[in-house]
Amino acid sequence: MTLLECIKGPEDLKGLSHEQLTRLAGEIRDLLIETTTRTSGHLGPNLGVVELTIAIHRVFDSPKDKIVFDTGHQAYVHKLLTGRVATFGTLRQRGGLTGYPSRAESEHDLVENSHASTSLSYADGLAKAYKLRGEPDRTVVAIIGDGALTGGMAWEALNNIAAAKDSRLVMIVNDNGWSYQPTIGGLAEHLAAIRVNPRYEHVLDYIKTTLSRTPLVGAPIYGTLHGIKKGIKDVLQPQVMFEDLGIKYVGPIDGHDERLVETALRHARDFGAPVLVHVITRKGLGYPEAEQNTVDCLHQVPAAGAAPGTWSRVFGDVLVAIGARRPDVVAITAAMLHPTGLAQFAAAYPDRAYDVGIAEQHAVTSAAGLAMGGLHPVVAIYSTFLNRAFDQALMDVALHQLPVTFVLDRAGVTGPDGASHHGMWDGSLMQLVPGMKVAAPRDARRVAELLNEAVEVSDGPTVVRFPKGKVGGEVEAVAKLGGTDVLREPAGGLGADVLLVGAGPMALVGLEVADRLAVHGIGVTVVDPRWTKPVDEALAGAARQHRLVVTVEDNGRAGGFGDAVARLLRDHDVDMPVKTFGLPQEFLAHGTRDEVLEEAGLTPQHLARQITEAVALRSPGDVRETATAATEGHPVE
Ligand SMILES: Cc1ncc(C[n+]2csc(CCOP(=O)(O)OP(=O)(O)O)c2C)c(N)n1
Repeated sequence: MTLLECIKGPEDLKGLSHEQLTRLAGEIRDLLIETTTRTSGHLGPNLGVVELTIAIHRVFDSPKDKIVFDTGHQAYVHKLLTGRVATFGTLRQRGGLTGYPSRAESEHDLVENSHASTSLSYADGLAKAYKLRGEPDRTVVAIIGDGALTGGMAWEALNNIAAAKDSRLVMIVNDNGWSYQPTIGGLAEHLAAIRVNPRYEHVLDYIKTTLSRTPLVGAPIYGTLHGIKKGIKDVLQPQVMFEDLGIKYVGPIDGHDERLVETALRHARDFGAPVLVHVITRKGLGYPEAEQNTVDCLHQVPAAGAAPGTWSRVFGDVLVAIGARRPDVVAITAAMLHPTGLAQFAAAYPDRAYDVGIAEQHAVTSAAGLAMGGLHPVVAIYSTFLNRAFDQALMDVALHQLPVTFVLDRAGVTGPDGASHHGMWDGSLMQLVPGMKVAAPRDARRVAELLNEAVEVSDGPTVVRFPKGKVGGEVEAVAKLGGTDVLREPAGGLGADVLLVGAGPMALVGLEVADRLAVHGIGVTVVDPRWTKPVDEALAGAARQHRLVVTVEDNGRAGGFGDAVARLLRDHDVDMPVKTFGLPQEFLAHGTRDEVLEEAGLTPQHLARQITEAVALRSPGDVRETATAATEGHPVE
């Protein structure tokens, strides 16, 4: 039995010797590598916080003390130290452990949102709540990376925390110099200056020896630390920055020296007011493939870059081509240069690509400024993170009718990252924005077509949304209906039982549905509107030639494309039943994309069955019998 297997909770850590802790750290690293290379996951970040997490759980008393991981992708070690060693092999698998903290999994887990830069705000609120409720013996601990610290929310929180003088709050900045990419921006340069400063190593040694001579009690000790810090103030700048905000600063500390981190955390804990502990770690430590990975220190396995054949890569290639023709086209990413496929564009046109850090709101309003300045910005962002910048898209871009193109990668079900990462909101949010045009390509050819059309729009914003993963085969239109592609007409031409309108790749699912229904004598016209907003008016005319309209989208059903189609028909007085298929308006658990789609009923088989039933409700005779057979357990295959 390994030492790690004996750790059932944080209390089991407290009696371990230094040698045992070193052994434990090694066992944790082995398990992280062995598991994530099999299941996928955030390997690099977790390898970097092994000693830090051990120290946190030895110093603080979770769950009485509250531990908030910013983003939460670096909480695997925390999972292992809080009773989840035996189940760790199920990481990110359907029904298994989630890739982020999960309140359903453990009383030690608190924040599971996985959108970055929120930890300090949660911590601020928690600390205020405990103060108000008269629970002064609780400490709130937030662990935030240097990447997450580039997000605006973190600074809004710091501004408030500084004023909450008697909050028992410890903020640990886990500074590894990386987010996905080396962290960029003024703050990052500030922090980087410490690492390259020739006196840095010396300072770490100095702090180490001084601290180890210091007795472990209370605020006076903090004063000693403070004195150390003051002594090096002129060389190392962050303390000046944080102290100017009114926040006590401790560091920089070598985050792989467990004893040293513990000592600093004990002082911070006992200080009784907000303290920021600056810990320097190495992302990927202990796994050469991660340490030597110059793209992102294996932030994730498998790597999140835009692999050949993926939607992201197709987009990246198309944008490079557009960039050659259109010198006014510029690109913006929020800390996701490689995963969004923008890396090629940045390599080809370095002056025209901006990585703004984890700062989606700023990215969008900065894009508005670029557009006002005469350029056409393409903001490449994961669909789920656009939520952050809704107001900026609405008021800063759309209200001004600015030509900004949003490229939303990972739109729809994403898979193993779970509820917070499914891109199932944008399709509805964007329907709300006046003047916004939304395109949903069904295949690679349509990515090129629609992105080119989008950057030609000069009087307002556009969106191009596509899912995660590999692009499927290409399907050409057999006819045109306004701007809509007709992909399949039933025998005898347009006019049949069902008009199936599939948004993006769901149009291809629609083709499979049509094949299944044809076997049972149900005629289906399958169309791809290409643009899901505004809804093509031609659909109203087409609807009149059918008995049922069906929409299918990889987005939440509420207020999505289907609802927009139903509204169009109402507005045109087309008295036609509309069935809208999409994702249930719920926080959908993790699993593979196929598993989640299956559960949501968005597979050809499920759709065919439900459509058969809907047709049967409205038809006498043969079809009704088919549907009855289907509902009685003879699925329509
Ligand atoms: C709002 C938001 N934008 C983008 C991301 C994607 N993302 C996940 S982790 C990460 C990098 C985080 O860097 P850092 O905080 O330094 O932590 P590290 O991985 O280096 O430990 C990014 C950009 C996110 N989770 N949330």
